[in-house]
Amino acid sequence: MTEKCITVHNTWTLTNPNSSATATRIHFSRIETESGYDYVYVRDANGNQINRFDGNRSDTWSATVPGRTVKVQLTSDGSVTAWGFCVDSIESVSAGNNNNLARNRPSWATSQESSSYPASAGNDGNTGTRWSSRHSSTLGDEWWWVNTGGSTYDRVIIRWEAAYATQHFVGWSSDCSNFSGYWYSISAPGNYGYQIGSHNAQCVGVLMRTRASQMNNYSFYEFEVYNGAWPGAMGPDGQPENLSPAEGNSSREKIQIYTPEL
Ligand SMILES: [Ca+2]
Repeated sequence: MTEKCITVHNTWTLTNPNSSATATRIHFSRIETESGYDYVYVRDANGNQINRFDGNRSDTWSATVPGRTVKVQLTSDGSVTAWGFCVDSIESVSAGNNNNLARNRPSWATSQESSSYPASAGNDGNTGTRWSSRHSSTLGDEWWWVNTGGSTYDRVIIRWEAAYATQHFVGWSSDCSNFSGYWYSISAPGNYGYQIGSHNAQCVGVLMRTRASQMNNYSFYEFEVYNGAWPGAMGPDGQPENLSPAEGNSSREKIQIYTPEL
Protein backbone atom coordinates (compact mmCIF):
# COMPACT_ATOMS: atom_id res chain seq x y z
CA MET A 1 0.00 0.00 0.00
CA THR A 2 1.39 3.39 -0.88
CA GLU A 3 0.60 6.59 0.89
CA LYS A 4 -0.10 9.63 -1.21
CA CYS A 5 0.69 13.00 0.36
CA ILE A 6 -0.63 16.25 -1.01
CA THR A 7 0.10 19.84 -0.19
CA VAL A 8 -2.52 21.02 2.27
CA HIS A 9 -3.72 24.58 2.73
CA ASN A 10 -6.94 24.16 4.61
CA THR A 11 -8.64 26.77 6.77
CA TRP A 12 -11.25 26.04 9.41
CA THR A 13 -13.49 28.79 10.81
CA LEU A 14 -14.53 28.57 14.46
CA THR A 15 -17.20 30.79 16.02
CA ASN A 16 -17.45 31.61 19.69
CA PRO A 17 -20.99 30.54 20.74
CA ASN A 18 -21.14 33.46 23.20
CA SER A 19 -22.92 36.09 21.10
CA SER A 20 -21.79 38.93 23.39
CA ALA A 21 -18.10 38.00 23.34
CA THR A 22 -15.76 40.81 22.31
CA ALA A 23 -12.65 38.65 22.13
CA THR A 24 -11.95 34.94 21.89
CA ARG A 25 -9.13 32.46 22.36
CA ILE A 26 -8.86 28.78 21.50
CA HIS A 27 -7.05 25.91 23.15
CA PHE A 28 -5.01 23.29 21.34
CA SER A 29 -4.74 19.99 23.18
CA ARG A 30 -2.14 18.90 20.66
CA ILE A 31 -0.18 20.23 17.70
CA GLU A 32 2.20 18.09 15.68
CA THR A 33 3.64 19.40 12.44
CA GLU A 34 6.95 19.25 10.63
CA SER A 35 8.94 21.91 12.45
CA GLY A 36 10.02 24.78 10.23
CA TYR A 37 7.96 23.65 7.22
CA ASP A 38 4.36 22.97 8.18
CA TYR A 39 2.46 25.52 10.23
CA VAL A 40 -0.79 25.97 12.10
CA TYR A 41 -1.90 29.59 11.90
CA VAL A 42 -4.47 31.25 14.12
CA ARG A 43 -6.07 34.23 12.38
CA ASP A 44 -8.82 36.71 13.08
CA ALA A 45 -11.96 37.11 10.97
CA ASN A 46 -10.05 39.28 8.49
CA GLY A 47 -7.24 36.79 8.10
CA ASN A 48 -4.70 38.69 10.22
CA GLN A 49 -2.17 36.37 11.84
CA ILE A 50 -2.49 36.04 15.62
CA ASN A 51 -0.26 32.98 16.19
CA ARG A 52 1.92 30.68 14.13
CA PHE A 53 2.73 27.28 15.60
CA ASP A 54 4.87 24.37 14.38
CA GLY A 55 6.56 21.31 15.78
CA ASN A 56 5.16 19.33 18.70
CA ARG A 57 3.14 21.12 21.37
CA SER A 58 0.45 20.30 23.87
CA ASP A 59 -1.82 22.35 26.16
CA THR A 60 -1.41 25.57 24.19
CA TRP A 61 -3.71 28.61 24.24
CA SER A 62 -3.83 30.96 21.30
CA ALA A 63 -3.35 34.65 21.91
CA THR A 64 -6.47 36.78 22.11
CA VAL A 65 -8.39 37.10 18.86
CA PRO A 66 -10.68 40.14 18.52
CA GLY A 67 -14.36 39.31 18.03
CA ARG A 68 -15.97 35.87 17.91
CA THR A 69 -14.47 34.39 14.77
CA VAL A 70 -11.21 32.43 14.83
CA LYS A 71 -9.70 30.95 11.70
CA VAL A 72 -7.28 28.06 12.00
CA GLN A 73 -5.17 27.33 8.95
CA LEU A 74 -2.91 24.35 8.33
CA THR A 75 -0.25 24.69 5.65
CA SER A 76 1.89 21.74 4.66
CA ASP A 77 4.48 21.21 1.97
CA GLY A 78 3.46 17.56 1.78
CA SER A 79 6.96 16.15 2.22
CA VAL A 80 6.64 14.95 5.79
CA THR A 81 3.36 13.89 7.29
CA ALA A 82 2.66 14.59 10.93
CA TRP A 83 -0.37 14.19 13.08
CA GLY A 84 -1.85 17.70 12.73
CA PHE A 85 -3.70 19.55 15.46
CA CYS A 86 -6.68 19.35 17.75
CA VAL A 87 -8.69 22.29 19.14
CA ASP A 88 -10.63 21.22 22.23
CA SER A 89 -11.83 24.52 23.67
CA ILE A 90 -13.01 27.98 22.63
CA GLU A 91 -13.37 30.65 25.26
CA SER A 92 -14.44 34.28 25.62
CA VAL A 93 -11.84 36.79 26.74
CA SER A 94 -13.04 40.01 28.32
CA ALA A 95 -12.05 42.86 30.62
CA GLY A 96 -8.65 43.34 29.10
CA ASN A 97 -6.17 40.76 27.92
CA ASN A 98 -5.63 38.12 30.58
CA ASN A 99 -3.75 35.84 28.24
CA ASN A 100 -0.24 36.14 29.67
CA LEU A 101 1.85 34.46 26.99
CA ALA A 102 4.78 34.00 29.37
CA ARG A 103 2.89 32.25 32.12
CA ASN A 104 4.43 28.89 33.01
CA ARG A 105 6.42 28.82 29.77
CA PRO A 106 10.05 27.61 29.94
CA SER A 107 12.26 30.34 31.42
CA TRP A 108 15.92 30.72 32.27
CA ALA A 109 18.21 33.07 34.15
CA THR A 110 21.94 33.50 34.34
CA SER A 111 21.84 32.93 38.10
CA GLN A 112 19.48 32.46 41.01
CA GLU A 113 19.74 33.44 44.64
CA SER A 114 18.69 29.95 45.78
CA SER A 115 16.27 27.20 44.85
CA SER A 116 13.55 29.33 46.46
CA TYR A 117 13.99 31.99 43.74
CA PRO A 118 14.26 30.09 40.44
CA ALA A 119 13.75 31.61 37.00
CA SER A 120 10.34 29.91 36.85
CA ALA A 121 9.11 31.93 39.84
CA GLY A 122 9.39 34.96 37.57
CA ASN A 123 6.64 33.70 35.26
CA ASP A 124 4.45 31.40 37.33
CA GLY A 125 1.51 33.80 37.28
CA ASN A 126 1.88 34.34 41.03
CA THR A 127 2.87 37.78 42.30
CA GLY A 128 3.69 36.21 45.67
CA THR A 129 6.74 34.42 44.28
CA ARG A 130 9.76 35.92 42.56
CA TRP A 131 12.96 35.26 40.75
CA SER A 132 16.12 36.66 42.28
CA SER A 133 19.64 36.67 40.89
CA ARG A 134 22.63 35.73 43.02
CA HIS A 135 23.83 38.36 45.48
CA SER A 136 27.20 39.97 44.88
CA SER A 137 28.73 43.38 45.50
CA THR A 138 30.38 43.03 42.10
CA LEU A 139 27.35 41.66 40.25
CA GLY A 140 27.61 42.17 36.50
CA ASP A 141 24.98 41.79 33.79
CA GLU A 142 22.21 39.31 34.55
CA TRP A 143 19.74 37.86 32.04
CA TRP A 144 16.29 36.39 32.47
CA TRP A 145 14.29 35.17 29.47
CA VAL A 146 11.25 33.10 28.54
CA ASN A 147 10.27 31.10 25.48
CA THR A 148 6.70 32.06 24.57
CA GLY A 149 6.54 29.28 21.99
CA GLY A 150 6.17 31.44 18.92
CA SER A 151 3.40 33.82 19.86
CA THR A 152 2.83 37.30 18.50
CA TYR A 153 3.22 39.91 21.24
CA ASP A 154 3.70 43.65 21.53
CA ARG A 155 4.03 44.40 25.23
CA VAL A 156 5.69 43.25 28.42
CA ILE A 157 5.03 43.91 32.07
CA ILE A 158 7.75 43.51 34.67
CA ARG A 159 6.66 43.64 38.30
CA TRP A 160 9.92 44.65 39.92
CA GLU A 161 10.76 43.89 43.51
CA ALA A 162 12.85 46.29 45.63
CA ALA A 163 15.93 44.91 43.90
CA TYR A 164 14.93 46.41 40.53
CA ALA A 165 17.35 47.22 37.74
CA THR A 166 17.72 50.94 37.19
CA GLN A 167 19.20 50.30 33.73
CA HIS A 168 17.78 47.37 31.81
CA PHE A 169 17.12 46.15 28.31
CA VAL A 170 13.90 44.43 27.20
CA GLY A 171 14.27 42.47 23.99
CA TRP A 172 12.94 39.74 21.73
CA SER A 173 14.72 36.92 19.92
CA SER A 174 13.94 34.29 17.30
CA ASP A 175 16.77 32.00 18.42
CA CYS A 176 16.55 32.73 22.16
CA SER A 177 20.19 33.79 22.02
CA ASN A 178 20.52 37.02 20.05
CA PHE A 179 18.17 39.70 21.32
CA SER A 180 17.07 43.01 19.84
CA GLY A 181 15.23 45.53 21.95
CA TYR A 182 15.26 48.73 23.90
CA TRP A 183 17.06 50.16 26.91
CA TYR A 184 15.06 51.61 29.79
CA SER A 185 15.80 53.60 32.93
CA ILE A 186 13.62 53.53 36.01
CA SER A 187 14.15 54.95 39.48
CA ALA A 188 11.70 53.02 41.65
CA PRO A 189 10.36 49.46 41.94
CA GLY A 190 6.82 48.63 40.82
CA ASN A 191 4.84 47.42 37.82
CA TYR A 192 6.13 48.73 34.51
CA GLY A 193 4.59 48.31 31.08
CA TYR A 194 6.85 48.13 28.04
CA GLN A 195 5.46 48.62 24.54
CA ILE A 196 8.08 47.02 22.36
CA GLY A 197 6.33 46.86 18.97
CA SER A 198 4.76 43.75 17.45
CA HIS A 199 6.98 40.69 17.18
CA ASN A 200 6.58 37.00 16.47
CA ALA A 201 9.76 35.67 18.04
CA GLN A 202 10.18 32.71 20.35
CA CYS A 203 11.81 34.45 23.27
CA VAL A 204 11.42 37.64 25.29
CA GLY A 205 13.84 38.66 27.98
CA VAL A 206 15.40 41.30 30.14
CA LEU A 207 19.06 42.16 30.59
CA MET A 208 19.74 43.86 33.91
CA ARG A 209 22.78 46.09 34.01
CA THR A 210 22.63 48.52 36.92
CA ARG A 211 21.46 47.69 40.43
CA ALA A 212 19.24 49.77 42.62
CA SER A 213 20.96 51.64 45.43
CA GLN A 214 21.92 49.42 48.39
CA MET A 215 21.06 46.24 46.44
CA ASN A 216 23.36 43.37 45.52
CA ASN A 217 20.92 41.49 43.32
CA TYR A 218 18.10 41.80 40.82
CA SER A 219 14.59 40.51 41.43
CA PHE A 220 11.08 40.67 40.05
CA TYR A 221 7.78 39.00 40.92
CA GLU A 222 6.49 38.52 37.40
CA PHE A 223 7.55 39.00 33.81
CA GLU A 224 4.41 38.98 31.64
CA VAL A 225 3.92 39.09 27.88
CA TYR A 226 0.75 40.22 26.12
CA ASN A 227 -0.55 41.04 22.69
CA GLY A 228 -2.86 43.91 21.81
CA ALA A 229 -3.98 45.01 25.26
CA TRP A 230 -2.91 45.23 28.86
CA PRO A 231 -4.40 42.71 31.29
CA GLY A 232 -7.74 43.52 32.79
CA ALA A 233 -6.83 43.06 36.44
CA MET A 234 -3.75 45.08 37.22
CA GLY A 235 -4.11 48.36 39.06
CA PRO A 236 -7.21 50.30 40.04
CA ASP A 237 -7.55 51.65 36.51
CA GLY A 238 -6.81 48.34 34.85
CA GLN A 239 -3.49 49.58 33.55
CA PRO A 240 0.06 49.06 34.73
CA GLU A 241 0.80 51.36 37.63
CA ASN A 242 3.67 52.89 35.73
CA LEU A 243 3.04 52.80 32.02
CA SER A 244 6.43 54.22 31.24
CA PRO A 245 8.80 54.11 29.55
CA ALA A 246 6.88 53.05 26.47
CA GLU A 247 7.90 52.95 22.86
CA GLY A 248 8.07 56.53 21.71
CA ASN A 249 9.55 57.61 25.02
CA SER A 250 12.86 59.36 24.48
CA SER A 251 14.54 57.17 27.07
CA ARG A 252 14.43 54.10 24.88
CA GLU A 253 17.09 53.19 22.41
CA LYS A 254 17.25 50.40 19.87
CA ILE A 255 20.47 48.54 20.32
CA GLN A 256 22.68 45.85 18.91
CA ILE A 257 22.47 42.14 19.42
CA TYR A 258 23.05 40.61 22.83
CA THR A 259 23.75 37.02 23.73
CA PRO A 260 22.90 35.76 27.18
CA GLU A 261 25.65 33.76 28.82
CA LEU A 262 24.59 30.56 30.47
CA1 LIG B 1 6.00 34.92 40.54
